[in-house]
Amino acid sequence: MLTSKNLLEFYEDERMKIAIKVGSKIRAIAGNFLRSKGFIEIPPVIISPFTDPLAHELIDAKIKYYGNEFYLTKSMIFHKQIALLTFDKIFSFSPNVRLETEDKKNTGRHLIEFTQLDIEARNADRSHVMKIAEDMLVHLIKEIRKCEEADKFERLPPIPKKPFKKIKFEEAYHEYGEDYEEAISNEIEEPIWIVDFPIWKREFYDREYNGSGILADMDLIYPEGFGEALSGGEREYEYERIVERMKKSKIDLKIYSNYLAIAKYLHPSAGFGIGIERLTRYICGFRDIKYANPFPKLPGEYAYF
Ligand code: ASN
Repeated sequence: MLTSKNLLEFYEDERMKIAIKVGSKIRAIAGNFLRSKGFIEIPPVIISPFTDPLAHELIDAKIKYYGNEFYLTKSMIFHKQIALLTFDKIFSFSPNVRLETEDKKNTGRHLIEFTQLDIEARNADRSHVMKIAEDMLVHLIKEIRKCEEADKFERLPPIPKKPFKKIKFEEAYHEYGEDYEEAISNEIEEPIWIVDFPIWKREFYDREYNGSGILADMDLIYPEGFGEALSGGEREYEYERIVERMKKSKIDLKIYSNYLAIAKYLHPSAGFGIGIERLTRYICGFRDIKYANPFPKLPGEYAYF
């Protein structure tokens, strides 16, 4: 925990300085990469009447305003879909607030406030956005390896070979059990995709292959034990299917009434979100994510700032 006693130590730590400079470069390089592919940057959503329900235990973050409540954004998933009413391809550097439970405190990869580079493309399928993610990551790593901070990294991040390998969730779960993500991440030397998650594992917005209980979605896992890099997939965009999936997930439809009103007009799309602090941590090879944010907020702690 950062306190008034160890604060200065943190601010004088070389690793924080390096990680923040690298984070700044990552934002510039990734943003320009996406712009060069025709993506439009949209402003982030901080508060909204609805946000991503997320499929794991979390404390809700809400604020009251004139008798109503806003959720703090957990992810911009629905706003990405809505923005595609106007644009073909969008991205945002989206601040997410996820009040994780305190058991996640020492993972080295959870912050309760972080930034996700969230992208979405109209009429795209999963393979299309997986290719964008691979191209962007390889380009980023190549560029960052050349920067002046690189000789202060724990190690130079290797340039991954495209296309990245894929493994189905079912196989991963069967072979490694509940902690498949960590086990795989510890074992691999190249990033790897986990695809086709079952419905019970994910949120209602990832698209189900016709009634199969399996989703057209994916996670990317970093090597060297750095864990999950990104999540994404194809989306449910047809009103009836969205309502059906929400009901199956026992979601309160009332909270999503504004989204559902727009859901009648959504386009097919696919996209993903990649955590900027985790990416910075992986590229620098620093195990502790706190260096990637000058005001780190860890699960289960009341932050200093
Ligand atoms: N941003 C992710 C996506 O696009 C969703 C998430 O962060 N939960 O699928």
